[in-house]
Amino acid sequence: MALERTFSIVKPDAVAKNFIGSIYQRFESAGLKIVASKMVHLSREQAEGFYAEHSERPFFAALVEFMTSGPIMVQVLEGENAVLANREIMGATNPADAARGTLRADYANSIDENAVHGSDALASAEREIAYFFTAEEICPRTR
Ligand code: RTP
Ligand code: MG
Repeated sequence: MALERTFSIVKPDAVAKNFIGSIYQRFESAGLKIVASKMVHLSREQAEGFYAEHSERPFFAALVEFMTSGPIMVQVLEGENAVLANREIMGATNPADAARGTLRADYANSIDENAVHGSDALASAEREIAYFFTAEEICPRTR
């Protein structure tokens, strides 16, 4: 087992539906600690930069439009195998395929508006954390 940090977003649809607390509860119940958190409303440039790896995909314009449609919560989660643990808590990208009890099964309506983001690997977690947080904004948890 390895102590990891992963990057997470509560997307605009879930913020609009007042699911921030419910989603944070799932992270905490699973043993993931929130070590940084803030609300932001992404600019187009910020959203395009964050999702640059998808810039050639047909859904890119809609994804950027959606991610700039309202405020989001961005957070850093820390815990044993946090990257994979958070992907399991989130469930499949398409809520229709998401396992019962996962965030996307419970809080997402569609593949486009799917409630949460979570880093897909340790390297992307490091890059995504640095995209949103300075070192000073991350608070190591000693207990
Ligand atoms: P995320 O990055 O948001 O955690 O989601 P993911 O890894 O499960 O999915 P990814 O392939 O990275 O896609 C990023 C986001 O783009 C939207 N998407 N739409 N219409 C489509 O076919 C489609 N495919 C992906 C989703 O909002 C997805 O979360
Ligand atoms: Mg992804």
